[in-house]
Amino acid sequence: MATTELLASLATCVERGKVNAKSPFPPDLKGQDGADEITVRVLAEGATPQEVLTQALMVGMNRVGEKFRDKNIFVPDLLMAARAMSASMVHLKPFFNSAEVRLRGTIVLGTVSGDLHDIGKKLVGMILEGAGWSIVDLGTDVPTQKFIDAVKEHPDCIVGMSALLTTTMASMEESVLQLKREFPATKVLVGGAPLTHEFAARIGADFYSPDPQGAVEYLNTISPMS
Ligand code: B1M
Repeated sequence: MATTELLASLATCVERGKVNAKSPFPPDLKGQDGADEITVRVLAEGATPQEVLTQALMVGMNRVGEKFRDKNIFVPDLLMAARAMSASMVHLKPFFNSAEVRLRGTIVLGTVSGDLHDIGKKLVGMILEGAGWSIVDLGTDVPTQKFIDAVKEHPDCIVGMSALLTTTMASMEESVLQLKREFPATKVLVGGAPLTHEFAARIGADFYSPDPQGAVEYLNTISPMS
């Protein structure tokens, strides 16, 4: 199979959540190679890690994000896609610290103080990773100071905050306020079920997205992959 066909198959593996040859999911691809084997093959055929990232993984993950936003697939499908992407990334990770793979930048991600919900935030992180970003996940119940320390450590990062409780929207407001006071140029993206565009604008966040794909599209405007 030619390199371009292998890259296309790899994109399909991510889109369909096909991890490796042993994986029984999805049933119609049973017995076929998955993201794991195809990544090894395409690298051996001479594709660069950058091509694997941009022409296969990001393509597949973008389709996944769109399908999820359009409610054509659901959380379990998203998790399988993320597993397929991770199986491929294992083979790319050795190149990440070299000049061979250019990522778009770093996203510092966290669920705000007092809030323990992390399923949505993790999904956002997985899709953004699939879109070519490096993710620093601070976890849940993240105090403002931890966001600030992370920005000191990653000065060019974009900060993503998640809140699932109406009560912790107040923590988000406080964190955005303090972060913007200290780092006015740092972009802050917020999301989570109880939020609205109006709330995000009022607290001084740069962008609100109700879903991961919206976050990807906003970040594409900040850092297009050339
Ligand atoms: Co909680 N909980 N919970 N809970 N919980 C909700 C959120 C709630 C709506 C349930 C309800 O009453 N119907 C309600 C909140 C009400 C409100 O404030 N409006 C609620 C409550 C009240 C509570 C407790 C207070 C209950 C109690 O103890 N009395 C408590 C609070 C604990 C705390 O945080 N301090 C609590 C606890 C928990 C568990 C720990 C048991 C568990 C969380 C486990 C975990 O995350 N590891 C839990 C769960 C699972 C839920 C529900 C059932 C599901 C949340 C979820 O994971 N959804 C939830 C009810 C519901 O949503 N049906 C509920 C799936 C996930 C994929 O969606 O998180 O919305 P979501 O993320 C989406 C988008 O919002 C967006 O993209 C994601 C993917 O599409 N998004 C972003 C999210 N973050 C983003 C960031 C972005 C961009 C997009 O950019 C940075």
